Amino acid sequence: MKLLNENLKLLEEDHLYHIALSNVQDNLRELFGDVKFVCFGGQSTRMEKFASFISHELGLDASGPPKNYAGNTDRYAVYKAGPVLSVSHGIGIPSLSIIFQEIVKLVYYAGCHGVTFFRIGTSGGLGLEPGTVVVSERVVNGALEPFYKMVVLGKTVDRPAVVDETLVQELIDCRLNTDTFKTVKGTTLCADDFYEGQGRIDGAFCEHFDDEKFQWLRSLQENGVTNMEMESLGFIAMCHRANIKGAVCCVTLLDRFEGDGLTTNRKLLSEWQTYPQILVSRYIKQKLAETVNENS
Ligand code: R2B
Ligand code: URA
Repeated sequence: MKLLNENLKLLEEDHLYHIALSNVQDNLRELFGDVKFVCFGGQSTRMEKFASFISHELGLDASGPPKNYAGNTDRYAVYKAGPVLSVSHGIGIPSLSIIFQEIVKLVYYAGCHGVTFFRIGTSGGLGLEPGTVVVSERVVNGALEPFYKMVVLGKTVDRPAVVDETLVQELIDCRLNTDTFKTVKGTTLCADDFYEGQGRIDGAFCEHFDDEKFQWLRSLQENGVTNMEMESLGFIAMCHRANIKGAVCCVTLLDRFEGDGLTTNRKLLSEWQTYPQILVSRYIKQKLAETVNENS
């Protein structure tokens, strides 16, 4: 990992404040030096379950339940299962951006090499059967631009959201004929809001009606948009900027042509949320097996 911010060299101590870890007070090399994959997702409980799942898949059950290394704060959770970190990022790019940067610094201070990042999340689909997994081959903002715009020192800067096509294809290749769910490539629209920002008419505020919503959804579909969520653009743009291999893989929880509310029962919604985890776990196992073979 290369240091992308020279200012960090001047710090006597870097407090990774939102995960309650420090590069001086904690031995980050010893704790995290073996990390090869970081999987991000919105909710801490889901990421705890993913940590247990991947721990089981990697045959690490004997090491006990994965530990939350950010346990001294409840802003975010950072579970570790062998070479995999399972990290919660909250909702939206501003929340993601904070944890993303602290995790990049953490893997840098830990001396990790060749780390791959994933966002395994949820989304609303456009014309897809709910429970379908979308691997994002393109990510765009609400104006269909592939840029993550942010204001720095009063000026707007565009950070290009360049997708790693090889990683997308490798994830797609992790599909099995026996899967009970579909996995497709698609264009993901990253919105700044769940309600109006995604064209919903059931928020506390709304100045449009159903017919305008459907017109918009149809135009998105014509432009190749398959699903909508709230972090992909920042995630892909930050991976690209950090020179870290990264991909976004989200399950659709509803078809927005059928409605706005999430009416499916919670049990089924939870099951659907394991689908991107299953795909990514196959990728991780495959890559770890390749490394073992190369070294033997
Ligand atoms: C998907 O689900 C969340 C909103 O419910 C948000 O984090 C996202 O991207
Ligand atoms: N997450 C979103 O951002 N939108 C949806 O419709 C579902 C999950």
